[in-house]
Amino acid sequence: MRLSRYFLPVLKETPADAQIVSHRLMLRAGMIKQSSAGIYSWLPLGFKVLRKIENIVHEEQIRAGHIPMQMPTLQSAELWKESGRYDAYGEEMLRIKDRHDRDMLYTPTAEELITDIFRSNVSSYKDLPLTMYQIQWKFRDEIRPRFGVMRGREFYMKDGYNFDLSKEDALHAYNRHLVSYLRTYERMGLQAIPMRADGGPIGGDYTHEFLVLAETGESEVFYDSAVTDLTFGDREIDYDSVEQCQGVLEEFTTKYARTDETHDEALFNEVPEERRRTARGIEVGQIFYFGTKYSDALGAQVQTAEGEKVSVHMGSHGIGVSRLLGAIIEANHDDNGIIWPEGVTPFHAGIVNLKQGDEAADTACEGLEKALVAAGLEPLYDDRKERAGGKFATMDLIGLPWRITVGPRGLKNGVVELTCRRTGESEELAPEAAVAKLIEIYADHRVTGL
Ligand code: P5A
Repeated sequence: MRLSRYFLPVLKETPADAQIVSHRLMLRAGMIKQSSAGIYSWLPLGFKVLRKIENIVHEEQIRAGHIPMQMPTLQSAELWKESGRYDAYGEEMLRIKDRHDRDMLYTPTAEELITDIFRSNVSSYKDLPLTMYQIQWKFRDEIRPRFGVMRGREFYMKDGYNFDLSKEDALHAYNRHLVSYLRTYERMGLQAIPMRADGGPIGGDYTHEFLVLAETGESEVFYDSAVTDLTFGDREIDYDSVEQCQGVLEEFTTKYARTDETHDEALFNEVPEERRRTARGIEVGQIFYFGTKYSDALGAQVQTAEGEKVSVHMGSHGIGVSRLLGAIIEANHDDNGIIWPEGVTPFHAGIVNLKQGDEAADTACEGLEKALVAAGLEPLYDDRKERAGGKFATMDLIGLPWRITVGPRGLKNGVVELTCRRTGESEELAPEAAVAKLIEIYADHRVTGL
């Protein structure tokens, strides 16, 4: 992509009304524009990162054996009246009337809708287990939408739902989700710690929230610092294996880690004092097992092998896809701007032409652009007639992890400069060597974008 043809409305001034760094940087980098309180347009750069995150979520869900689908954003109130949640959900639910005066609502979550799909189509234990998910816009009329995409009213969520014959099977689905979420967040360059939480309006006895530690997080958390040493890494896992999934769950959830809703001071005090931490965190996901709460209410039953009719055991699992942009920026930035992890960066590398119009520099930049595209990478070539300082500032602000700087002086010696955004370190090397290095760096970070 050529920057001269792209739409990147960067702001010079720091927006006065944005309280936290991720919100400020998303506005300054031209990623989002507020359309009304807690509702945003996703400008091209923001949209690109959103899609990258979404695609990682899809890849990891499919790897775990879950089936993608899509449900509507507008629902009839009927099913919610049946489950009893229409009145219970309160003011966070955006209620709408259609022209026939029918009660509709904008989906805040979809347990009822998916359970209705299930009960209409599945009647035998032979069709279980089943886990389906969608990535879809949600609306919650939050009392205090704030911090940009972090607490929006309209937000993008991955929501998945499992249907199982027994509690034991449903707990395997729960564990499987926990494992797949660990992988998902790590691919985005994040450490998200599973913490014992509270079921809230979704319900359920078993529930974990995934928290990214950050001073600006809205949740207060208490944990044993040993949990921050745990990483999932690139280990292979068989998602069908009950033992393997259970093993990972135990590894990641046995040490003390709880949100304030479930915090237990006496238990916390059993953690060695030097390892006790109180901090703040951003909730980027939550998993639930709620048994037969919805299947009982909506009559979602299957026939067992013995011919008996039983309610199915269910759970639901959510990832805050749009919130993740804010969380990733909170965890990856410096004074000059964003520093994208390679897995989610909107463009793989920036190309900065120090002397636009110089034949050698223009030709070298175009050659680099072509070579990177041919290798399946997406460069952003700053081909504007601007000062070098301004070009560097834009690249730093939008946070591409790698920058290739091309100028007539270096080219005389056959070299360009490759700079790492995170460390600030640069090295001079031949253009072909810079391309080869980027191909190598991104070998483990192939996610399709837009
Ligand atoms: C699980 C999926 C549920 O709704 N039902 C279907 C369950 N869970 S949840 O915890 O309430 O939400 C899942 C994740 O969505 C993100 N989230 C938000 N993101 C931005 N703005 C909001 N207002 C907002 N509310 C929830 C969180 O990451 C949460 O973990």
